[in-house]
Parts: sequence; structure tokens; C-alpha cells
Amino acid sequence: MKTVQIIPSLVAHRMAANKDDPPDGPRREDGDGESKTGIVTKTRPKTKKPNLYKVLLLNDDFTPMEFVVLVLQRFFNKGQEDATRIMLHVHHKGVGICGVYTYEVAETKVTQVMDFSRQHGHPLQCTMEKE
Ligand code: TYC
Repeated sequence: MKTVQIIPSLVAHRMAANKDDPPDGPRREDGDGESKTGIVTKTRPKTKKPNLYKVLLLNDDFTPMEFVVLVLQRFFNKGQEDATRIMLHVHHKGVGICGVYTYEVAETKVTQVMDFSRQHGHPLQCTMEKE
């Protein structure tokens, strides 16, 4: 998607500079362009920031602390210290952020954690939430 932006400060200058242009000259569709009205437009590639999603771990009474630390290390690339800090935060507060990702990456992390936890017989819950 391209956005066309009118640059008022350029209009007068460009009109003067192009007063001898043929009336039906080609109109460029890309890059800087100018119609025969003298309106100057500038196109720029639209860079859109992706929506981001927090991946959350939920506390429960059964999943061993060491397992949660392992999950944080394995799927969220945390070191021992950060993983322990996040696990304890979830243990005390009920919920905590493991990381922030684009939609598909967040969804993959949630699935990986849920599958891994179930395979090991733990009820650990992982979910995602738009930032
Ligand atoms: N509350 C669990 C326990 O006491 C530990 C735990 C921490 C579980 C974080 C889940 O997301 C969690 N064994």
C-alpha cells in the first residue's frame, strides 16, 4: 500500500519550475510526481508496525517451579536468573509476561508451552493478549 502525500510547501516552487512542461506530459505513478494541475505529490512505501502480543503464564497450585523455569528457558530464551524471577512473579501475582511477539510467533509459543506441559502431565496454562 502506498500513501500519497501532498506537500504544500513544494507546490508553488514546482509550478514555477515546470511552467513550460507539455500540458499532457506523462504523469509518473511512483516516486515524486506532479500532475498537470501543479499539485506535487510524493509517494512513500508505507511501513506499518505489526501488532504485538504478550505471551502470559498463569499460576496454578501443581506445576513444579523447576518445570516453569525450564519452560521459560526453553521457549522464551531466558537465562536461569530471569526465568526464576519471572516464575516467582507468576507464583506470587498469578500471571506474568514471558515475552512480546508478533501474532504468529506468540501463537506458536503458546502452543509449544501447552503441548510441552501436557506431555509432562502438568496443568500449566499459557495464553496471549494484544499489547
Ligand atoms: N505455584 C506453583 C507451585 O507452587 C509454581 C508455579 C509458578 C506454577 C508459575 C505455574 O506459571 C506458574 N509449585
